[in-house]
Amino acid sequence: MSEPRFIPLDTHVEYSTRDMVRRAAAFRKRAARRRTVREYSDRPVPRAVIEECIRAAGTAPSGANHQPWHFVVVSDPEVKARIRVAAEEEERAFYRGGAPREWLDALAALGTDENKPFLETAPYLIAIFAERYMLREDGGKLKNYYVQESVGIATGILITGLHHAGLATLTHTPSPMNFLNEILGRPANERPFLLLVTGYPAEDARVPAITKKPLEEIATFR
Ligand code: IYR
Repeated sequence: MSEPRFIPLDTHVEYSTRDMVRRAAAFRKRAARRRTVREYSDRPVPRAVIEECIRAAGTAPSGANHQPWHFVVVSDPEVKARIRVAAEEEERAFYRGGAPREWLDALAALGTDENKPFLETAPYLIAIFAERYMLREDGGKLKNYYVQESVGIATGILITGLHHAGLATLTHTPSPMNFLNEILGRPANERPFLLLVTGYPAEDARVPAITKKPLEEIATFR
């Protein structure tokens, strides 16, 4: 057991009430411009942007501060091609009978299918892994806590950072995606969480005509 050590909170910034509301609204407007994009340009993206956004994701809160995430950044065309082949194989099974009718009906408005060309077109695929437990030096296991929540929050920050930097993203979840461990050489204590596709949208990119629920529907104040 280690003793807690404290330092002064010297990073907090406070704003006037007016500025707070303005900033919140400005952020909301910016966030609302994010769309999940499935059509990508092959234009290269500076690696520094990806690095900064992953650093930002790494600031996420996590259970016991164990930071149970790992990000594998894939730009190698051969690796992207292998991922596409494996993902499309799973997706074919999903769309051609594996998925319940109700699930396929729910996806109808998105126009998705088993073809995933973006896995090769987009300059970067970020495979996000959730560390189910940590491995001690002696080979023993050390438990992680709230892994799904922690990795979900980190992923949200990553998506927001990439959007803020001017890139589009797609949260892609071929299921199952254990093939990512094999292709990317990740250990058994890491579970693939999702595959984040990022890059510039294709010039003629289109998105589904769908909307977000209004505040009244998603929040209750009491
Ligand atoms: N993984 C499939 C199916 C899919 C599932 C959900 I839930 C979505 O919101 C979108 C797609 C695919 O990527 O096509």
